[in-house]
Amino acid sequence: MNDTIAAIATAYGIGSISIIRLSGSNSLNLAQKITQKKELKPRYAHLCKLYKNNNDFLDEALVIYFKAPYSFTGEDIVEFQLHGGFSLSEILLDELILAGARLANPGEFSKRACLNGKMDLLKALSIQDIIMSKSTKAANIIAKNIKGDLSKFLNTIRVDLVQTLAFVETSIDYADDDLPQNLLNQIIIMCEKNSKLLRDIVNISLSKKGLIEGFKIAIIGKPNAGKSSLLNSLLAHDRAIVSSTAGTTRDRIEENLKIGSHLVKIIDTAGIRNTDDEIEKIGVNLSYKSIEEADIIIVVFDNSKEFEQEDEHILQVLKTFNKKIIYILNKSDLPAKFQHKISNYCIHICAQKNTNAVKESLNEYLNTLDGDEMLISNTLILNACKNASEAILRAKDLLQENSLELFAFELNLAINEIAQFTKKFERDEILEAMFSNFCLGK
Ligand SMILES: Nc1nc2c(ncn2[C@@H]2O[C@H](COP(=O)(O)OP(=O)(O)OP(=O)(O)O)[C@@H](O)[C@H]2O)c(=O)[nH]1
Ligand SMILES: [Mg+2]
Repeated sequence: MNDTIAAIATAYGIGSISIIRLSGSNSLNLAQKITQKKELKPRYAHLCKLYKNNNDFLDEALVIYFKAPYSFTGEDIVEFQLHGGFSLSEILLDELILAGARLANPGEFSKRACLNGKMDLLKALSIQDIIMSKSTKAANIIAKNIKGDLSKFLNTIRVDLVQTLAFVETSIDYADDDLPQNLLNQIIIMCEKNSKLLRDIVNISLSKKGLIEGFKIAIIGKPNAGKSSLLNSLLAHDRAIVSSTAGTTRDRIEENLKIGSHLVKIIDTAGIRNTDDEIEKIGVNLSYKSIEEADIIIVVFDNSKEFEQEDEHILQVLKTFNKKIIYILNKSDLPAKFQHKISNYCIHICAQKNTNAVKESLNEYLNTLDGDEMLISNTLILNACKNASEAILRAKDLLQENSLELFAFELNLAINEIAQFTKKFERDEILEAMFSNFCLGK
């Protein structure tokens, strides 16, 4: 029997109500004690007075009892909807703990829901992700996973793999000859199709992970090009120090910025150059790291100066990354000396006056990344799909070499990777598939 856990379910802060949840076999008992009511009818909103253990009145609240197994966790749950604010919910939580409940660990309600078969791990992780999502777009995408789209997608692949495994294992156990060529071809096609489906969803999810986590945009360039001026203009306030001294920005400066419907993180960096200054060196290394981490790079050049070695170096560094780059020629209010063609499309700005063109270009690009397709937001699920895709490909190669046992081993690996987030993979399932599909032992 599980002990009874309690937690504040709503965010800490000022609000009209806050919700406290109890889950476990002692929930009803504790709720009856706190409400001093003999009976709480399941699934009814009871307007109750709440009392402390010393009988002092605490608050008036809506109390709802969900009788097991018809609750989020599958256990008895009681929800208290009391008045909001910083203090009341803390007091009620203390009273519940004093009466015998235990403070829940992070995620413990969802864990119990999974263990009691109320939802699969995939849904539990998606719920966690939707709570953490930083934009409406992200929330819309993850909502589909909660609805079950991702579960359906993975289950379809799982069925294919289990049936193929059953078939091959039957052949290993019962057939004297090699697999007939036409069946071999069918299995190879199945492997290629499912491996590709998994690989594609991993790649697209990685390329669009900024939609879920918020895109990172790094402003890069040589010292004095006007990077901090551009940051300040985009943010519409003076966040970074701007000065005519090259090497002013040492640390990287991160700020949130709304571009259209996207909440992005914009990062101003130290100007990239060779330097003997120890602190500046650390800053320059951080700039390289920012390039690595960012989804989009804004590279700023100084239009009032000739193209020089430092600019060339930055272009070479950027070439080693496969990232979206927005090229900026700043200080276009000054006489132009920069004669080098750095890209087919370059935005000319005066960072001190108007940087709308940069915002528009970012917005245009970010909008191309929008879409309604299914994405995987969780790293654990992404890794499992990647591993499964690779195992299926290895299995296919082994099948072509006629190594049926090793093929079965790799396919088992793939199924187990997927099964972590769907239904548990049991040996019985293979037997079921063997007998239902291949009519053995007639
Ligand atoms: N005329 C003109 N001056 C600019 C423009 N943008 C920036 N500046 C000036 O250029 C100098 C350097 O600007 P910053 O924004 O500090 O340059 P930075 O790239 O951040 O420099 P570091 O932090 O040293 O790498 C300052 O004196 C700015 O006022 C511009 O569009 N036109
Ligand atoms: Mg700067």
